[in-house]
Amino acid sequence: MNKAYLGIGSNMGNKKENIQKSIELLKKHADIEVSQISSFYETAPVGYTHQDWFLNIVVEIATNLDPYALLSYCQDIEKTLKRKRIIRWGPRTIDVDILLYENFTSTDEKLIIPHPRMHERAFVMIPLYEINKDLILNHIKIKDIIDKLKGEEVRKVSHE
Ligand code: PH2
Ligand code: MG
Ligand code: MG
Repeated sequence: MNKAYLGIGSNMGNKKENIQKSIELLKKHADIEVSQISSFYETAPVGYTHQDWFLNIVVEIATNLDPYALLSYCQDIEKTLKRKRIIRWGPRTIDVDILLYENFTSTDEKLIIPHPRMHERAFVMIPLYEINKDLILNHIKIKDIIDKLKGEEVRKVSHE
């Protein structure tokens, strides 16, 4: 089994329910075990800012799927939860991104791993740190990366 981290976000409809449904769909797959789920965080939109706040979490999974099969299943989840791609970085019912997959790296434009913007985004790094305090990214300890991030708004709302 390979350990991977997924970043999940929603800012349309019932955000919490959308995220919970995406977790259920991950758990349903025979080749995915959800091993950890971060708290839920309310986060100010980054990038395109004329949109509602997001709810974000990070989950740790163990999987037999290879990175491309995992990507394809994440996209199936987005389709099931009726995501429509209208504006880049715009509002979405659900976004399921592969952040890390073991020590695998890829620069294929369809699947960039590690996720290319994760290090800059408090809405990813803070929930990721909550479930793995020992990560080192680009030779930098995750805690040190977080300490250098600007005061992007990220508020913990609950456990599960
Ligand atoms: N996702 C984006 C763009 N901006 N901002 C927040 N707070 N949370 C997100 O998940 C998010 C975002 C593109 O995927
Ligand atoms: Mg995405
Ligand atoms: Mg994303």
